[in-house]
Amino acid sequence: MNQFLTRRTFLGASIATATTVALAACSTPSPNSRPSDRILPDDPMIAKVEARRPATGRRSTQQLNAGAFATSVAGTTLTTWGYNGSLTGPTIRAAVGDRLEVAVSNALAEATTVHWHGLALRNDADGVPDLTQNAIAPGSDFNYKFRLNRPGTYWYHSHAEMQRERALYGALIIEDPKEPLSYDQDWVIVLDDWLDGITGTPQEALDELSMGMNMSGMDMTMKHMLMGSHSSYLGGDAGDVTMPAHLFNDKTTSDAEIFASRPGNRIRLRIINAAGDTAYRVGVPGQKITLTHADGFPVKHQDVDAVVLAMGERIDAILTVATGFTPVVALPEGKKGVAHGLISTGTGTAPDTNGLPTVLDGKVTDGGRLKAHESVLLSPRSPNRVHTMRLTGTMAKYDWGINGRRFDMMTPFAGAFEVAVNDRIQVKIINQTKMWHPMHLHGHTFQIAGDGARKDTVIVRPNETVTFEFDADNPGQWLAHCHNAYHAGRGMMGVFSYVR
Ligand SMILES: [Cu+2]
Repeated sequence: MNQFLTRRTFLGASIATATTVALAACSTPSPNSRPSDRILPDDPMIAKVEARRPATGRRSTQQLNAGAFATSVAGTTLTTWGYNGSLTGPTIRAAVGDRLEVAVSNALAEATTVHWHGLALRNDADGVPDLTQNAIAPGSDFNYKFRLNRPGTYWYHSHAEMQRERALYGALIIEDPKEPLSYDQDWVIVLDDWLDGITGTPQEALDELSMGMNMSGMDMTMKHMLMGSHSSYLGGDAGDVTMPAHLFNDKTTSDAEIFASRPGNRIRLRIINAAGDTAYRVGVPGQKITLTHADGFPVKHQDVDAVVLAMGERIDAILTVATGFTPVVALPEGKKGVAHGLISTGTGTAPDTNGLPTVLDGKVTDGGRLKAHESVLLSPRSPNRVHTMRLTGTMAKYDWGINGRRFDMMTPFAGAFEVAVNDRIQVKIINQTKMWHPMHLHGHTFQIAGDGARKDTVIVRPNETVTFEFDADNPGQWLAHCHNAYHAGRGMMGVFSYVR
């Protein structure tokens, strides 16, 4: 536990660094924070809840070195930031009840953290800079240690600045020793949109978007702002940022990954959308896939032609392998381009990439429209606390926020959504903007109203209201935010704050 991350550090306006913490301890408490009431990451209750999680007694270890490295994306040689010198970081596989121990070394020029997306884990390992830990300074190390609570398809990524928009992410697969699903192989598929080192950096793109459309009347070229992308599935504009490349396990279509299999094998596709500004529509032309899990939790199975994944979402699906080459296609929703991977049974010839479909239609759904498997339904109970999150902001001002407020880490609890241990919380997300937003809650897996899927990230379309519920069983301070990296970067974030 970081010595600076104590109740005291939450007293003042600034908790960013050790230096400011020292100052903060002398400053006047903000009227918005009531530190004595909040259950902070160093609270003894966090360890008590951790001790109740399943425990196999096994440790699973991983080293992650965050640093700059040279690589090639879509034929361009570039330098980006990633873990262990590669695009997608190592896939971490462990089992429910294992204690995951990840040693992070920061060789970047800026501070970093690692967030374990989708996990109901101990709050002090959640990896949100200044909220659950002090960010890991350049040249420093940090050890994340926590028990794995549930099986499923998860991922990890940096939660500092725009770092996730480079290559600071990887897959985290938690195996179920009593896995009820039968399959022969599993294939982890990580999708990402990419601009870093091709058209600029993610920060430059955010800076350009942050100027809003006020600049459009001036004689200035907008390099990154995407105009006119449209998805009727997402209810309007599909995205904000021009992405020169789309990656399927780090590869573009000219160099697609080939997954070796056998005719008749059942492959569990574990699809993860790691993108910053792009939803993907994933399907296998001419074949149905059976959706089995959304965000790691089982759903009532559905056979579909394609599934849409927002940024941050995961979908597991079963595909029965045909003889020859089978393309698994990921179309950037409402944007130009295609990414794909190939399943090969060792015969036939790979399809011409020019022949890949530009449209996937038929029966199409997304995780937010699936129903929970009965084994993971929340127990029937009326909510005793209701929170409303209005999503606010415009493309013109690029002032994305929640309830009209752009999140400011200097006052993390301003506008916080307070919850108490053992509450049943209902959250109504009302999208008052003209953009769709994939809203993500840390540390919990909510249930969409009406026996919907258990999820941690859900698509909220323009003018739509999405209602979900969750049990407040994981004390601490938990971020909730849009998983569009550019919207989050501008402040569409808030805190679900456990209070006594
Ligand atoms: Cu958003």
